[in-house]
Amino acid sequence: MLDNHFKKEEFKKSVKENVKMLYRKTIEEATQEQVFQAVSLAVKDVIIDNWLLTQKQYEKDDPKIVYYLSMEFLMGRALGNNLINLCAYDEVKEALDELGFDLNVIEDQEPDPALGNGGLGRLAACFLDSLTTLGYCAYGCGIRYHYGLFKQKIEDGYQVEVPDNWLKNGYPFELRRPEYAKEVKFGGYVKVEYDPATGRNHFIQEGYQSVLAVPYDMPIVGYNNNVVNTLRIWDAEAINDFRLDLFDKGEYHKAVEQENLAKNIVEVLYPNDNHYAGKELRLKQQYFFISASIQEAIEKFKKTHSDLHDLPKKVAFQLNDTHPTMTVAELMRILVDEENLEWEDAWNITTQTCAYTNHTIMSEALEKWPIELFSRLLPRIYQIIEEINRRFLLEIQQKYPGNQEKIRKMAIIYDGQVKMAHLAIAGGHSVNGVARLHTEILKKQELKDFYEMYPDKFNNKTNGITQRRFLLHGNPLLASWVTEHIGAGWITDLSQLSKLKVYADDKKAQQEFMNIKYQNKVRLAKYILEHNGIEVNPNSIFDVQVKRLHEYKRQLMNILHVMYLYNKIKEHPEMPFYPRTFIFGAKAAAGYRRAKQTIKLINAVADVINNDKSINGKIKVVFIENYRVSNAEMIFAAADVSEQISTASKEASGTGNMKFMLNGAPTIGTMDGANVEIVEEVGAENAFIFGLSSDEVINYENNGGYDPMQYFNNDPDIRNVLMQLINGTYSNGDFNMFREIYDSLLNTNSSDKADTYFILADFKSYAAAQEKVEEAYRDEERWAKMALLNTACAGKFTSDRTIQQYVDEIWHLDKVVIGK
Ligand code: GPW
Repeated sequence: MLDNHFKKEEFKKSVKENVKMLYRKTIEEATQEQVFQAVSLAVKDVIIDNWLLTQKQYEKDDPKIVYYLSMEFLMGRALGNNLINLCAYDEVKEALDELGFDLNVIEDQEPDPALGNGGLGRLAACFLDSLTTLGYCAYGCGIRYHYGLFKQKIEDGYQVEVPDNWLKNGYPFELRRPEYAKEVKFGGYVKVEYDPATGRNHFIQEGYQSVLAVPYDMPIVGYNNNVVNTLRIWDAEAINDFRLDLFDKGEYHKAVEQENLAKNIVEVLYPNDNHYAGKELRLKQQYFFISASIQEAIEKFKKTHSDLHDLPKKVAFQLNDTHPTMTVAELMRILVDEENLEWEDAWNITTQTCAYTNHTIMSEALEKWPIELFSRLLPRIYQIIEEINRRFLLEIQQKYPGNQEKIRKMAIIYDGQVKMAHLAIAGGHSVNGVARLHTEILKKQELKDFYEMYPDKFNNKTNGITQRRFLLHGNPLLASWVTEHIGAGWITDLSQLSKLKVYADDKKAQQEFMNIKYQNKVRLAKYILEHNGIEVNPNSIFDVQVKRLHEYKRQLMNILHVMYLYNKIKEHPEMPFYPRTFIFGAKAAAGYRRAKQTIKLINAVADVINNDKSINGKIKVVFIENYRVSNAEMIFAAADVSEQISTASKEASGTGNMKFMLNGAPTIGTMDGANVEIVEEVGAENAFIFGLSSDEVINYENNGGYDPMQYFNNDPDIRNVLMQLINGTYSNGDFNMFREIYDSLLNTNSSDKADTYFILADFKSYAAAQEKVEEAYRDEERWAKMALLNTACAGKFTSDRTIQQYVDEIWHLDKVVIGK
């Protein structure tokens, strides 16, 4: 049925018609941006037919629904991805050619909807793609931030944040659905009324402010299956713009306050990754989208079901980290206060419906809200959490009589704070980590007490990525090559990549594989020249670290190693050295000083090294500005080496590591997160592993005994590099510019711990692993084989596999087929 819509001539006609209707222009007069809008509307038209069909099928089959609740959905551009999943990419490219436009240029007109920070938000986006491609009924629920993650500019080597006004020209793939608007209440107080008829107390929130949550729907297109699911993001509007009733009573002030509340609440995405800032507005955002989403889910359920006890059979709520944990209390509120269920019944329903995914063990990411703030903003929700806590403490006491220690460590409310992770664990039936090692650390360390109490709740779901975006769309040359060799089955069954293993020693296949890598490097080199003005050599090794900037991810160790290599080349100009291009891309949270200093250091080192003619271009350093989903696709395709060098135990999983692997880039990394499973799949001989193990790191953390100064004193290479941070080598003689970084490693004059992320401990083994990389790369056959095997062994890391495991072990969804 799709083919009709993409009859080329009809499609061209529809694009021209849209240009006329939208802009009163002929296609010849239209700008590229206007053509993007017109093409997107033509594509949306096709999608909407399938969206309606899918809806009809869901009404007929009544499948169980998963609501994936997430503060972040890092979707990336939709146009190209939708065309890929509609299997219409080539036809549309041809149609546009004939109209005199280049699809790539048209795609570049689309803003990246950046409603997420990094891995957590991108994972949510990959999950929606997989859920839909596998034919499961799913809603993504989130927030329609008016400003997504800031755009990054580099000025004088420093990061500058620029607002991301992604809705400026109107976003063609969204649909406003005012008929599903919901009221969300904040503040006020709770009135208790005794009802003699039922013998129950009723809890009524009064004196509150409210906002109207208005949903915008975005279609999620499944691959070649006509299924279209929905990402529902909530916008806030004042409940009535002009409250004459309040005005008359002299409550004009309150009407204005409600309007401001609505304006502020969805204004901007908090730019923190793996870090909790404890801001009141953030708590409002959380309750805002959760209340609206849960109200909607219950309303929808009630349209076709009469007994709320059946909710767990038909609905699953998955909490993407603790940010949506309000779900537990909001669902209890609706069941108890509005639906008049008994507490015990409501609790059984809630715990059977909710499930929680943990994405980090970093303590600074743990959400703990002061009870003063919480109870003021959400008085009824707070009461409900108090009652949940009271009963939970009784359960702990029953299991561990007299054990105050357990209460102290496990209580949901303690020390004047509401601990969201504890609420999420108590309020659900499943707690999962995102890679095997991470889940083991949760069980043995961070959540040990909870694991002891509820061993059956704990399970692992190793992350995955969608091959539709990160190979089929992002790397068309390699995608075609793979299809020529093993057929197109990999697009929906990535395990089939293992059929490529027979080509690992095939000279011709190796050459073709490396030739494609070369062409992708030329494409990236062109981008770098256009955006950075730096010329890079596509014959050099492209060594890439792209991810959010965070101390635990150790971009600092990478750049210190570059400084070390540069010193070696200067000292021994004659020594053999294979040319390397070190590529970085990273945004730092706006308030994260140390991270911003590291960006400045990378750019300062780049400045010196790139302009030193004496080293004959052996090293180039490139910091790619504004790393985001759209340029990521190009970067993964062009990478030779994947830098995954977090301090062991700190990176819960990583997902960039999988994108590099899929595109044929071997990993240099620590035994952390999903790296462990990557090495297991590809074999240790096809990766470059170094550094402390997670057990060693955890042992130092628990028992002390790490002294970075020893490395400084005993290793002249390390000492030289560190001294260059404070002797002006990379700062035009300014001794202070990188002093804080130096101090962070050695703690010469502060009481902070030094080198918290074990950079000096791992430095030399990192350098040795990098030498092994060079040695392997020099052997063309060996490298080609390694690169090819990385692609061939990447099958496990599809988000299709991850989602199937969530379905089998947590959600138990029914598959739906459209157009039977
Ligand atoms: F702190 N992750 C992220 F756990 O991107 F909430 N942002 C976050 O705020 C958090 C986690 C949070 C990442 C992890 O750092 C990464 O290791 C993991 O692959 C990714 O979430 C998806 O699970």
